[in-house]
Amino acid sequence: MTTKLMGQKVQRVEDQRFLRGQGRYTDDVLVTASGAGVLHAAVLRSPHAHARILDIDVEAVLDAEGVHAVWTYEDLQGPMAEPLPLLIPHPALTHGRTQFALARDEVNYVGEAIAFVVAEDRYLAEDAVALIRVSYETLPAVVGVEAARRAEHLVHDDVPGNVAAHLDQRVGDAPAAIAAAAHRLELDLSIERSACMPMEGRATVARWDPDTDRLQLWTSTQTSTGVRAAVAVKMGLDLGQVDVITPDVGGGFGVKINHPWPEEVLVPMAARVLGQPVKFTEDRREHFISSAHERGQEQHIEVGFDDEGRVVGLDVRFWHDNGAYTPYGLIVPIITSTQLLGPYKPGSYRVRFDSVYTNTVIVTPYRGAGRPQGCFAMERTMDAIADYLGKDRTEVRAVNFIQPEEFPYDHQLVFQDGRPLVYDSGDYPASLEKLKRLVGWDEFPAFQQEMAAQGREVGIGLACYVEGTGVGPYEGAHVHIETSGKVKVAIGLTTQGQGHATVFAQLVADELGVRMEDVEVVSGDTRRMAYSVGTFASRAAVMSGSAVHLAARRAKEKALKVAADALEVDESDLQIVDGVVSVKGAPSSAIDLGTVSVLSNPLRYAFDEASQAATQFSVGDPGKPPVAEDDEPGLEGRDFYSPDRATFASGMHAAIVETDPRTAEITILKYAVVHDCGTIINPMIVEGQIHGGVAQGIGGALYEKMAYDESGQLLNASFMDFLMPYVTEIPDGIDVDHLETPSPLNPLGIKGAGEAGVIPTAAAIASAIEDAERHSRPSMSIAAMPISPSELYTLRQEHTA
Ligand code: MCN
Repeated sequence: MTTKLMGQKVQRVEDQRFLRGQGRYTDDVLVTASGAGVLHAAVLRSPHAHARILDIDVEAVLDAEGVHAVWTYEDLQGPMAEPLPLLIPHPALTHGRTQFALARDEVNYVGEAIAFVVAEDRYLAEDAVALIRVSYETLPAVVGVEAARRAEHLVHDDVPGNVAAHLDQRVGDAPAAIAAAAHRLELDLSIERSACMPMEGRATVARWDPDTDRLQLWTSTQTSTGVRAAVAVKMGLDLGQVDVITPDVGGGFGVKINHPWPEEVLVPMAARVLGQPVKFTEDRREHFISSAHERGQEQHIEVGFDDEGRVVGLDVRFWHDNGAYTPYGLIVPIITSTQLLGPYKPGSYRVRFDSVYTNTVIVTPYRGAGRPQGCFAMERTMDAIADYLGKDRTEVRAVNFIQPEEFPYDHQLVFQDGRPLVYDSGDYPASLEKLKRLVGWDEFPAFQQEMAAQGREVGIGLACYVEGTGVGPYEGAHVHIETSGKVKVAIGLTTQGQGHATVFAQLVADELGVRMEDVEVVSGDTRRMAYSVGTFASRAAVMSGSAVHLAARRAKEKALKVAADALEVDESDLQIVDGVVSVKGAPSSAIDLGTVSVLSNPLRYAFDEASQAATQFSVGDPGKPPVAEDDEPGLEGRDFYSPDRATFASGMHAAIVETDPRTAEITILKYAVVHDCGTIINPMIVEGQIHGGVAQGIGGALYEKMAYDESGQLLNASFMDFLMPYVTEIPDGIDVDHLETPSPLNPLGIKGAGEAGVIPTAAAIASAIEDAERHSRPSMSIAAMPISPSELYTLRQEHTA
């Protein structure tokens, strides 16, 4: 087989296992038939959003059935008693705060961990938690951006105004440009808090080996190396004493980037102290109240533009709700502040944000990570301009596009990775033309009229975005050709459902010339690849993909050297097809890769010239190294990839919606996506990623919101009350078309795809709802997400004369 697999819709190799129920998740690790041997942890969590802890009485727990340990902050020592790490510091984060693994003297959100109990089973652990008595002095809770800004009460006494950070970036003089512009508009937009909601929640299992002084930790994470470093620091261990293994992960979507969670350090500590394996698996309520949320932002936009709709100045001010602590620094608002520019080039730009504390659970980047908010700001602005000028919404976007010949395009801003915000490639006008065709933009007005004649309200909307993907600093890969000819690939980052085992096998099969079924990919196991950053920012395809490609090339170069020696030909005369190295034009002169692997081992096998196969095992010829002088033995390749800067994927979405004139029910009739992630490894997987992202985006547009009351209680902390789209709410056909503008920054021309689907969805749907409603209520605009039927109904009342 010589067909290249890159670009092919190859079936996902992992799916058979998952569909047969053979997935192995963290909670499945160390499970014995009797359930014996593993202890279980449960956590006492704060019932108050803000309170001083006056006293914790664990007396009743000490004698409780099956209890092995109960710990509060008082029991933590050394680094364990220090706050958890602040993962991404930033000079603007003047008042960064992180929580303790167990609250010391104050709790700042409902769900914050206060005490940790280990017992024979989870039931006994939960029963014991219920016996702990805590005296609190409740304090006023700060809930929502408005309350944080009013600063009548402070989340942290030593953080004035509740402001964790203020950041200001500017290019040119936006206020002056706006003042001098032919036209000006102002918008106020608000985005609710939401959350990732993977099917598998957080889970951690640890085993301490006292004989070797080593810790084995299985955890459901997006970064096994990050957890390893954090746990080693907290437990005072060398990195080499900690192995972190990531079994199958049932979704992450960002929430599993945070490291370590309190439970991720408490569980290994318990395993070491108690001398028995310990496990913690959160339940859904715990996931709601004590993992992480995102999205919550209030935004104010001022824009100046000319008669064509060309933006001459854009001034954005927003407030980001970072919850009670800032373990992930400013990453979300920084992404909003740079990525809201999308495919456009405003003449001048100013963006200012405050990241504010509230008495709510922490924020970690949720798929899209600040971009859906930025896209909502920019695309609502584009719609407002079009509306004001009475122009088609696609025309206004087109006059603002960066043109293909302007790449690389330097925005003269600083990107989230601290490097200049420079777009590498793209073709936005071509994307827009594709999208218009795909959704039937030009034909829509006739359809709208036809529907109006039947008393039905339909609308069309669109939104464009750009996504910086594949940020550094590096990822690595190790490719090992076994003596059987099978290829084992190890990547450092973890996988949560993105199909990495398939795509990286495709790349290796192509580069090495082996069958894909002979390639096995292992991810997120620090025993196999100890250096890695993790899975986030849509970086695996760019980063690990490039590393895998380079490592496979190294293994191939070595294989050709060894085979050339064995076959007594020049390397340049050789080819590898289906795992066999042969002389070009003389296929009978060949040797399989398994044998090449044998020959590259100093413990030589006897090699039978006639059958071209390894026979007897023996110690090799001491006078002759198994491979070339300058090479190491073994048929392996290892390489790391580190990019100069991020590569910018882009795309455009269009939605056609129907709004019920009586009930305000919103139905998506059609959804179209044009997407450019550079060279595509596997279009089926990319389309799956986009479909999943759009589904999540529909949730953000219409349903998902964390409903806190004024005292900081989360009112909808279960799937009974938190609305997510089911398959019934997702339109049957999400039409996807690709445009491939390869990235010049990496060897395969790849850009990321994993978050794209979610970024412009709310903006596109808001645009479509507005269009559907506009004919009967011209002054109505959608300025908040999500928008539910009841909110639409209320808006209608406000805009009905
Ligand atoms: N791909 C491709 N060709 C390209 C780009 C990507 O074939 N040009 C493939 C990749 O090889 C990979 C998939 O598409 O199999 C996504 O690639 P990439 O954009 O590199 O994203 P990552 O693999 O780094 O995944 C992270 C991204 C993020 S940040 C979140 S959040 C997210 C997401 O992916 N969480 C997910 N998709 C998810 N999908 C599932 N099922 N579960 C999650 O938790």
